[in-house]
Amino acid sequence: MFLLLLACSEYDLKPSANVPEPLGDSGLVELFAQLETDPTTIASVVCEEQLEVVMLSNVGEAELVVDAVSIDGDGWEVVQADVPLTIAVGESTDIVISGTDGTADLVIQSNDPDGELRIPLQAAADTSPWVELVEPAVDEIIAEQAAVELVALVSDGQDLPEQMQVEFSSDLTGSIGTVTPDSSGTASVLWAAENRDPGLQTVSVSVVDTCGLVEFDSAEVCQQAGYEADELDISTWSFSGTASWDGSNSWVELTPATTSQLGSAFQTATSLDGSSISIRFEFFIGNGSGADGLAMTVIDTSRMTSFLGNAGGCIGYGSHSECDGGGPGLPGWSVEVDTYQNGHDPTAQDHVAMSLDGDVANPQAWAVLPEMEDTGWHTFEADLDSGHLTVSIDGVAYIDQAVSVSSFPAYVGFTAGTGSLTNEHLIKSLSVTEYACEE
Ligand SMILES: [Ca+2]
Ligand SMILES: [Ca+2]
Repeated sequence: MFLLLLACSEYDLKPSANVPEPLGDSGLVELFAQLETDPTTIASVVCEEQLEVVMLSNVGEAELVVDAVSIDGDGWEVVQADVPLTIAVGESTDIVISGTDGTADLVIQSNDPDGELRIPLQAAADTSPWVELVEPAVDEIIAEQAAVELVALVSDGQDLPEQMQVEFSSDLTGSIGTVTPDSSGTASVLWAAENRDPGLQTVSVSVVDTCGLVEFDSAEVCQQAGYEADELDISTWSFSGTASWDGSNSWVELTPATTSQLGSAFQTATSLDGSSISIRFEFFIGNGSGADGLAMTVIDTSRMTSFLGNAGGCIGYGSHSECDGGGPGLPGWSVEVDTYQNGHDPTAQDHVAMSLDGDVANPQAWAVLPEMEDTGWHTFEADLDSGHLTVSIDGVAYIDQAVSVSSFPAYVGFTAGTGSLTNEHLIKSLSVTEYACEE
């Protein structure tokens, strides 16, 4: 203690910082230590355990002696404080405390005449973020070539959206992309068609906050399979006989309108399940004297030996003793648009017929057609799903019945033939969908 002389001795004050107190009649005043801390209050969000350094300073005029440092409350503890400790005038020292989750006071007892000093402490444990997968929807069927945007909404009790990371993934294809949400909490990525695999799968989204806490959401979806042939390089087609690609008109010419022609064109870039498939294309028949027709064939690639069946009334896919050649038909199933009566045909009229393995004389299904020659482009749609076949032309259903087709690996293609009579047979705008998903 330092004792100083005072000029007067009228003070009778409670001991307080920097206020000298006269010591009775002696005329001496006592100097006191004074404790200050930095910070004076602590409130923090805690990931696991938050360490906080508290600086104790002696701003008084006498040596400060800290006798005890303790916690009054929950969720905090003193990590480092070598009490009792002394702090010279004008000097400082650090102590360390840690918080997890709770409210308390840091209590410092010293020779500061003001008595114990309390620092309010608050630790709020971090909470998990929140995420909702908005797109795709649960049970959504994704079209084969569609542009797909995956969208999620996120939020967090502590972090701003843009402080977090969002990852989209599929259990079939793995990670789709990691993005930072915008300030509204929206996160999105584009899922390109070439990065998607067909079939049932779970699309998941995860969000991680700055404390590393993760939350998930997911939806089961199904990706259809198929292709738009117009979008594929024509070099991936297999042409046989008279068939060729007409680049100036962007169509496939199966035969010109000359006699005894035979051609086929198969799209061979993509193999699909031939028993669960939807096919759409446009055809033109005309500019000739009226034979023989064209056919769409879903060819069994495990049994095929060529892309051509027989000519004439077998329309390039079939097999029959009446046809030129007499060799095997194309394995798989075919639907013909027949514009000329042969002895093996089911009717004397122009007709549509579905047969297996090129067996043109024993169609599984058939129907009479209205005039199809020299009447422009026609839209053909065949749909085989769960053993049920529908065939429609220009929106009119001509076949709608059960057929017996088992699963097989398939290409889709076309054949056509002429004989003594002729027609130009043209195809364009092929679109094929495999039913990887139950519609
Ligand atoms: Ca959080
Ligand atoms: Ca015929």
